[in-house]
Amino acid sequence: MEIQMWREILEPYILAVEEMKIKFNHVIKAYREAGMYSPIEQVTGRVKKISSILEKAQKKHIKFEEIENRLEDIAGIRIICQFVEDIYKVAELIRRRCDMKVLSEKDYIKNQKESGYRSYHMIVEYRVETLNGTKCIHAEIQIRTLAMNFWATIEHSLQYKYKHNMPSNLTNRLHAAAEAIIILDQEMSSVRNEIMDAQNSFNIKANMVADILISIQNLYKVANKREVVKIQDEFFKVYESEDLEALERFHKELDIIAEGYRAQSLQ
Ligand code: 0O2
Repeated sequence: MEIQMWREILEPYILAVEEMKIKFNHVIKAYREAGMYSPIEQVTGRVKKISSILEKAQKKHIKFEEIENRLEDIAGIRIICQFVEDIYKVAELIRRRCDMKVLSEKDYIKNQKESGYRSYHMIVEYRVETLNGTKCIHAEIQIRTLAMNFWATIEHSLQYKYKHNMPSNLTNRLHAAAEAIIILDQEMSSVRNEIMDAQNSFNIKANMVADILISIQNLYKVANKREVVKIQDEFFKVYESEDLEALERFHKELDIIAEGYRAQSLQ
């Protein structure tokens, strides 16, 4: 097969990987800009090397002309999450998108592979526009935690080194490490709720502070300056106390004061 021919075959896959990386990175950005926790931590992508495509086709007895239809991971996207719960959130997010159609899913988290491998796989159909027109390609999306990724990366390198002859002591150690990864992910999941709580109170506080500052700014236009300075000093005291309930009370009281001035101005 000529190199030029491969270039033509792989071009839509290269385009798909680039586009999908941009889209998932945009998801991260959108969550963070909205002040929310992003279930996606990182995104990477790759197009399978020609040598790996040929090797896998040979292993699976796939004829050359069937490669594009039957090899579903020529384009590969890897989504890394912090917590196991995020993986299922991301999978749902992908199911709801209308720019990619989910063809199949494999849950190697609930059904861990014999090797110890854990990850969530989705095969999607994705449309790209090329100079030769629209092309529908298949892409594999692997979703896993940082810990699962650490294990899979190490195991993949060892598999590559030893092919099918991995020494049994190494296999045993990898199994033990896979168990440790499960425990690590579980431990981290228990911290997740605390992170979410912290982020929620952070958002509530940030929105409330913004509201209060706007109210104080508006009061300067209608109220006695000395009185507003007093309110402002009171706000700084409450703010520094880091007491969310006190801040909520202050917010409500300020609303009543502002309402009073509004009613006065209408008389
Ligand atoms: P590479 O080099 O990462 O691209 P199937 O016929 O569906 O059973 P297939 O197509 O191999 O076989 O699907 P499967 O089992 O879902 O695996 C797809 C990819 O998942 C693999 O691609 C690996 O990337 C990853 N994977 C699966 N099992 C393991 C494992 O035991 N260890 C590690 N480290 N990764 C695994 P490739 O083409 O095998 O490899």
